Amino acid sequence: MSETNHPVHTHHRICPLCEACCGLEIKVQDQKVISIRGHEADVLSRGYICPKAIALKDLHEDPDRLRTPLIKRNGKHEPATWDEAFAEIEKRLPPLMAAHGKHAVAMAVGNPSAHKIGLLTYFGKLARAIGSRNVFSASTLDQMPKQLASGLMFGHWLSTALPDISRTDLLVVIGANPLASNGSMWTVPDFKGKAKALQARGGQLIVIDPRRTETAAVADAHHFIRPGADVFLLAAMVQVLFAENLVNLGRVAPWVQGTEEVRAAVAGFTPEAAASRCGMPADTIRSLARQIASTPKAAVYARIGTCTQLYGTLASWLVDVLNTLTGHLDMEGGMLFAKSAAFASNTMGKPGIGKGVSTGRHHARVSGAPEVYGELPITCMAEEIETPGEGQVRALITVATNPVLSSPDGPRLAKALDSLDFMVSLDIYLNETTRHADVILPGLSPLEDLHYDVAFPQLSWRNHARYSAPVLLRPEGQPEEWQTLLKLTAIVQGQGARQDANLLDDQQFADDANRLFGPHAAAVIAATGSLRGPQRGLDVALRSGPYGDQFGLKPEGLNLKKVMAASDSGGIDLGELQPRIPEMLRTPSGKVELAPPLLLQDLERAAQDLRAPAPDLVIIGRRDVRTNNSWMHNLPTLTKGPFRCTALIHPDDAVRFGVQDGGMATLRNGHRSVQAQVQVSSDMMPGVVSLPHGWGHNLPGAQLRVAAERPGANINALLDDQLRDPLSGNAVLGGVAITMEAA
Ligand SMILES: Nc1nc2c(c(=O)[nH]1)N[C@H]1C(S)=C(S)[C@@H](COP(=O)(O)OP(=O)(O)OC[C@H]3O[C@@H](n4cnc5c(=O)[nH]c(N)nc54)[C@H](O)[C@@H]3O)O[C@H]1N2
Ligand SMILES: Nc1nc2c(c(=O)[nH]1)N[C@H]1C(S)=C(S)[C@@H](COP(=O)(O)OP(=O)(O)OC[C@H]3O[C@@H](n4cnc5c(=O)[nH]c(N)nc54)[C@H](O)[C@@H]3O)O[C@H]1N2
Ligand code: SF4
Ligand SMILES: [Mo]
Repeated sequence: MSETNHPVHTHHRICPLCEACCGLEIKVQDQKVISIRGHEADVLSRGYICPKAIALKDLHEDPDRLRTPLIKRNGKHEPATWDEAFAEIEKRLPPLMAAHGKHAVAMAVGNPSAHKIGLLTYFGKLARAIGSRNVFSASTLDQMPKQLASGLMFGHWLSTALPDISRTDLLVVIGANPLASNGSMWTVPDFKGKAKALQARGGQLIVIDPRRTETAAVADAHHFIRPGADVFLLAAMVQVLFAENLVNLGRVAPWVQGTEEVRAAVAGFTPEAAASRCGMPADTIRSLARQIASTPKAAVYARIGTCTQLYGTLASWLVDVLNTLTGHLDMEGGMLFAKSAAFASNTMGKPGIGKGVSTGRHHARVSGAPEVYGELPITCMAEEIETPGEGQVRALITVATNPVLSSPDGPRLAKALDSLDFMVSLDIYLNETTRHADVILPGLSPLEDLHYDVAFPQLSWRNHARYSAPVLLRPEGQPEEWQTLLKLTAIVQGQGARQDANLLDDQQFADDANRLFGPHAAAVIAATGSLRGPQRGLDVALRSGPYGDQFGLKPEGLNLKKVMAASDSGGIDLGELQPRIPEMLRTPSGKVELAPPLLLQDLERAAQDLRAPAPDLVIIGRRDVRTNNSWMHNLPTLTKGPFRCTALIHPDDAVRFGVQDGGMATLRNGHRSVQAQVQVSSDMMPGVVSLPHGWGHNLPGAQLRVAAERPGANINALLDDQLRDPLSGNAVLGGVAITMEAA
């Protein structure tokens, strides 16, 4: 393996690429990665990895990955020093804010920031300093419906009920394909192994999906459903529970309110009424409801397929209504809530009660869409840039996001970005989005960065605390990403680009400590010693968290030092999930809100749509284990093998539309069209075509040489940015009617 006799160092590192958060063992010699494998001792993932982990080496070594800032001059991106890049931003951004106000600056943040503590905990500081209402993120292309539904029911945006997979006897998976995605809003490495164990103990896995997916292939049963119809299926199942007297709240009964309101609201959604809308026989709907109700340990889990549709929030809500009414909420073998060691709002403040969540504290200027969790829908971004008037967006800061490929109507957005007065991107590539930026500030390679997951332990199948130190040295002079974000914060606050990031951090930390700890602030500051940046925030979060040492009051408790020391032995295991109701609730009533008025009202909209006929052909998305949204198509290890950006279509539909396996087809949605390679497959539901997202790497000005060789088609060039779930603002990415013909 090693070519020299220089020492080989072994590092343990959490994979930052997807929500499974697997523990890796990485061997390094002379600052070069020589092997990556699963860390057998990891308390969460026990050695499991997928092929993407290996690509961390490719990512680190990718010659296209940016290592120096770029400034655009005369339409060309030229290398610049960090000082020059910050000076350019200081020259252009503050005057623009002074002339046009804070709302003229928009911010957009993407998926990788959820996997980097520096980005996640410092982006908010920059956003607060700017104070613009125009904050957008990939959350409104993804899970916002689930967050809103969970927030309304349980009181906080990240209080998501999770299947207790190691003890359940029936797992129903709706609109998720964890065999490809490795799980989402549910950190569950080696889903397949856990599903097999479930089956081995006599349990069942059932999948509901318009495609017979990789997950469906290992399931005991699979049912096709018409895209976008989950709300009807779920409402009908809930109706069956009431009609057949199957409602049994179990141990959470004293803390649930709204059962009778739900009964009334779903009364019209009989299985017979829902059947054709769902493309499922009424008998199937009825027997699914009975099976869930009659299995003592059962769990229903739904993900992105049920979120990225017109009724995303309703569908997400009804999943947990179903879990609650069948007595599976907060039960061993049913749905449980994680108890995270740090950062979880449902472990802070007074147990059992809280402020709950609300939406609409402000609205988008053009569409009027309500704010949700501090954000506006990312599909409003193009029109906010294009539409003149008071508050028009004139500058944009992007952080780890590629909306030109990942958001509906990418071509419209690309055009809008060109009309901005100024754009800055914190990113690791010159890609389809950052090519529009005036200044690009490179982020670190994950292997150069420390790691602690802020969000995913709140969503994990097992409680734990794991930390990773940087594996490789950071290039001389390159700031960490939190430092870059603080520099930008200083610039917009008028403190200038020359401000020292560490000093700024000290000031901000002192402010935060005073706010959070009042009279104890000085002691907290002293206790964190010489720690800086995200490490300091993490130490405070761990020590004040539910397992923490409370700054010495509980000496056996956790702190950063202990979690760091456990890295090589696989992290600290905090045990299986346990029932947490009522302590974890943060609703104003102190109850599980089964019937939030906002949702009951929206159910009327679904009722109006119950009898809509099926369009001839609708499009949905797809994930492949060797891709990751839009940004890993430049890595040779992952791009090997068959071309993955194909339009999957049922053989009968191929005949109907005159397209052939391997041939090219034109897909149209009104004036929008793309061409894609056809792949005929009886795994598709008739009337549904599936095309993955994140492709279309043939746009001029990007520097992704490997990806450009097989660019693929951009499904988001076909989708309409005006289609949203009105409650959450989430984009509709599936179930959209299109036409298809041979190209
Ligand atoms: N049609 C359709 N569209 C979809 C989806 C779908 O299912 N169908 N899925 C949606 C979902 S779930 C999501 S989450 C979004 C994702 O949407 P985005 O978050 O906008 O897109 P990504 O493709 O994840 O792009 C990540 C960006 O971050 C950069 N990056 C990667 N690593 C780092 C890093 O360490 N530091 C910094 N600073 N930058 C980094 C990459 O170069 C890239 O520009 O896409 C959505 N779009
Ligand atoms: N390999 C890989 N892993 C990833 C990603 C990736 O790009 N590649 N992306 C990551 C991200 S950002 C996320 S958010 C997660 C998402 O993780 P998952 O939610 O598991 O996402 P998908 O694999 O797209 O599975 C969604 C399923 O929903 C189905 N579906 C589509 N429309 C409907 C519908 O209307 N109703 C129902 N019932 N089903 C429908 C699709 O056919 C698909 O099988 O994956 C993450 N993991
Ligand atoms: S499943 Fe793969 S990409 Fe996801 S965390 Fe594990 S190794 Fe990384
Ligand atoms: Mo996502």
